[in-house]
Amino acid sequence: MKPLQEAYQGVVSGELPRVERAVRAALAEGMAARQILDETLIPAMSEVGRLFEEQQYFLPELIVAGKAMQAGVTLLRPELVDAGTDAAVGKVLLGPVEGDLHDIGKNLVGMMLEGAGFEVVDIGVDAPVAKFVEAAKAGVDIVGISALLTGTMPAMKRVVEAIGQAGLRPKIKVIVGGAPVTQDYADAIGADGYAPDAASAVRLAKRLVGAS
Ligand code: B1M
Repeated sequence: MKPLQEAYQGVVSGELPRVERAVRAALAEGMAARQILDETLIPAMSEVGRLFEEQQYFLPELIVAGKAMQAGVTLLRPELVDAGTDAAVGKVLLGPVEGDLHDIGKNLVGMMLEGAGFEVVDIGVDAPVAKFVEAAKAGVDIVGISALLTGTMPAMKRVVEAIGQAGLRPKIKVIVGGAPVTQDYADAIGADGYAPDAASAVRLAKRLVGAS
């Protein structure tokens, strides 16, 4: 099997060492990190989600697939964050909202932002509203909030409101993303922008800090 197929199968079957081997082999063959990500790891994760939805997979499969995917992404990190610039374009605070443990997409957004020259402050997963506000007060240009569960999306609104109540807006911009989030939802909660994927998040962040 070719490295990309191996990596795909490795994520779908939750085989972390297989994913690492395949990603290393793909990089050694000169494949770009973005290609490995976009053509293999992300589609593999979508397949895992589909299998979970169809109840062919359960939580244990989701956990091992997530770990295998994260291991692959970690190997791609050096290429994704290779900004090639010293001065930060801006500072972005990133975190999934309270109740949400999904961090693979947030990590990818963070890596791509770093790759575009942003400084990224990562506040981990399951971040309470107050943690966003405190971290934002320390001085950032953008607060990036992610949610992967429809049930955690309302917490995004609470973060947007709390940042406003703390007097940090409009100076600090708020962007939102994550699989169930839409532009309409972003507009409804008063966010400054929405991005459907990591590359769009970088374009949006650059536009908001006036760097594009
Ligand atoms: Co969970 N999970 N999960 N899960 N999981 C989903 C999200 C789900 C859609 C699966 C399904 O049913 N098909 C479903 C949610 C249903 C819903 O609410 N509508 C679900 C569920 C139900 C659950 C649990 C409730 C399961 C349970 O316990 N019974 C549980 C909840 C835990 C919690 O958070 N409290 C749970 C747990 C988990 C694991 C921990 C096991 C694991 C996460 C591991 C980890 O992240 N470290 C996991 C996984 C892996 C998934 C799926 C399969 C994959 C998510 C992923 O990593 N995708 C997911 C199914 C799916 O998404 N198809 C699913 C790859 C990643 C690159 O994409 O995160 O969308 P994504 O990020 C993209 C964009 O969305 C965007 O850019 C990224 C890169 O392109 N983006 C942003 C993301 N954040 C952004 C922020 C931005 C801008 C863009 O600006 C700030």
